[in-house]
Amino acid sequence: MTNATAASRLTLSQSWPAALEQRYKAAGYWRGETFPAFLRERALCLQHKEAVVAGNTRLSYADLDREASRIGAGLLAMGLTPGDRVVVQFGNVAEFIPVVCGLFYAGLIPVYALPAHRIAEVTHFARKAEASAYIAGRHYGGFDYATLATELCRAVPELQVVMAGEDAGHGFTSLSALQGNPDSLPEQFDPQSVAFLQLSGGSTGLSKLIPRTHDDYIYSFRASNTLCGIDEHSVYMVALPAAHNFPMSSPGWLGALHAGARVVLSDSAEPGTAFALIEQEKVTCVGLVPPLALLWADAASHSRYDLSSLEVMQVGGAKLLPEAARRLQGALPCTLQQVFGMAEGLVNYTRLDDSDELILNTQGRPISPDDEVRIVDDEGRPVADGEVGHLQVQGPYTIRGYHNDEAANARSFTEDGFYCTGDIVRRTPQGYLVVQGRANDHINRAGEKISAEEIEDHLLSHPQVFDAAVVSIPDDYLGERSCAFVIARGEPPRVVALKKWVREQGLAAFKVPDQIVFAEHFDTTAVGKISRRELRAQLRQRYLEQTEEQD
Ligand code: OOB
Repeated sequence: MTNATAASRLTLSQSWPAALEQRYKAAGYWRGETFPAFLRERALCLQHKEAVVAGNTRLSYADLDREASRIGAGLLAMGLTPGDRVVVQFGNVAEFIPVVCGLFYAGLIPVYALPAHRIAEVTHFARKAEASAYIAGRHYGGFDYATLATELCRAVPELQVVMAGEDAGHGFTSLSALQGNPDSLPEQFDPQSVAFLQLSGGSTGLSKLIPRTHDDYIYSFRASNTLCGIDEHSVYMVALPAAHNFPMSSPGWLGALHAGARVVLSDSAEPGTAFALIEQEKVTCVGLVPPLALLWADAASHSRYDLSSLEVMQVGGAKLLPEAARRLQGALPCTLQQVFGMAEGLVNYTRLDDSDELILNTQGRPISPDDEVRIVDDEGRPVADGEVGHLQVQGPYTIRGYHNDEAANARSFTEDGFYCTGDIVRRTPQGYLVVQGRANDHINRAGEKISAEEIEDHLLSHPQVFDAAVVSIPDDYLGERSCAFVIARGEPPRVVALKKWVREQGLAAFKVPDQIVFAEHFDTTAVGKISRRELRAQLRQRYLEQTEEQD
């Protein structure tokens, strides 16, 4: 019998204090359940019930269990050992869920890259996680991940590569060829060990890695199931990227599998594709970001598809304005649920039976009675109830520290272990949160988070760029778009050339600035040396004033 725990324990600084651990266990949040245990148990009880539908593939709970065992054992046979980190990068395709479950079965730790990530980001994840392997689907969204894998192996030579899809080639192992002895799979898992590493939105520089344990994560989606009405009759559709925390666990496809429900993966969130699937599979619940939800609402009014199975439409990832929420309610025949969450933990929901007043105007309240929410001023002092301030939180599914990143931990956690979310919120008398904005400089582009600093760094590496500042600009469709103010060194480069430069740094396309504005100089002289944050705020303000004057 092997044991998968030792290599994936949280470090002391990342684990919950003993008193909290006891409290969370006593309250029944942490039940000692693990991913392999619950998945195997569902397979045993539900057998031939459909678990996952993607394209032409339909996997029952028993199929999923069999595939996960084959993949997990195959990976161990390749020489990986429990506790090793494995970067996975898939679109919403049939292989994704069996691969992730296979990693769980083998005690290997998935690191979830999004399909949009490119070489610079994936290299960073592999290095930061000290990963041993990279598993991806060969083609998705017109991109060839085998080319990315080849480059990745040059940067991180110790990586082994497993490729799904026709003909792995390049000396990579093919996912379909993986074989191993199922008896080699570990039988015991520590419920408080790290189950996977999720990515942070990356508000300062590159994404950080977020260690989530079996106990904490399973609690978050088990409790979400109750709040989102998910049970064994539900059909949950994944329209956003399946590796993102929202469609994974709020309640997401993991919540759906835990409930014994059916998961439908849609490889496009575009209404034409998604509506056809809703009708065909009788989807009951879906999670969307605000711009997509509004697109769906418009399309629904003249759609020939039957959407009447839809019971709950969740909207989150970025702020849903009250007026937009009202439009959604009018257009779709289902309950609207606002979701305000973060990969680091805390998730807030409006409740399905809440009044319209709350559903339209707030981002919900925390999942757990033991989510301790604190709203503080710039000096860290609690603000009066109803006042706006910085949101800090600790609780049974909020991390205590990032993976392997002491500098970020010093910045993002208080001395008493609360996570500083970077969100500016106010709390209503009923305990609901209303998001007012962000304290730090990131752009929330339709739910995709972009760090101003990361993009400025890439712009500065261009030989014709002297200085650059990236800011968010309100956008009717995306919520926010990115605008880069650039001071050229000599002759300014062409806007298209500069955008191409950023793309060629190997970054996700959503990080390429939507707009580039050249400036003669940044007005820093009047105030002396000013911080980049002040500079960004000043540039943004001036830009908004100028565009207002023109309107
Ligand atoms: C979700 O997770 P992340 O990690 O991509 O981003 C978290 C950040 C939050 O700190 C907040 O700034 C923003 O995204 N956010 C919202 C929001 N939901 C997330 N801002 C305003 N209104 C909302 N409803 O985005 C995420 C994770 C789990 C569930 C849902 C979203």
